[in-house]
Amino acid sequence: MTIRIRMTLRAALAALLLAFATPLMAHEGEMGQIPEDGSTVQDTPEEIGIHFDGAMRITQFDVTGPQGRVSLENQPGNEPTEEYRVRPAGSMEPGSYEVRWRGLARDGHMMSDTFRFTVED
Ligand SMILES: [Cu+2]
Repeated sequence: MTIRIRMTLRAALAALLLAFATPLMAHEGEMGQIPEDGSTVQDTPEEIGIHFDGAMRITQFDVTGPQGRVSLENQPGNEPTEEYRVRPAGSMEPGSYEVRWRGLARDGHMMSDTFRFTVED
């Protein structure tokens, strides 16, 4: 009896996971961040960016920190890309930074997310 319940529960969980996973597969997803979300870097990162498992047309990419908006170099246009990378224009003060981006997936869905990293003292 116990085993049967456990198996049913497992099947229900698998179905639930699948239900959540399906909409994500419909459009491009986030594969990773540079620097990685939640990470701490020792100095100004050379690059800040994000990569996707398919082409994404980035429409907004803002980095804010203790000094407000971070100015960025080589900010790409909004051509669809799997790798969106920018360089901070100057050195970044120690502290916590947030990257906020928006993008348009190939299926027409607007996507947005944020990630954070810390520049160490
Ligand atoms: Cu979609």
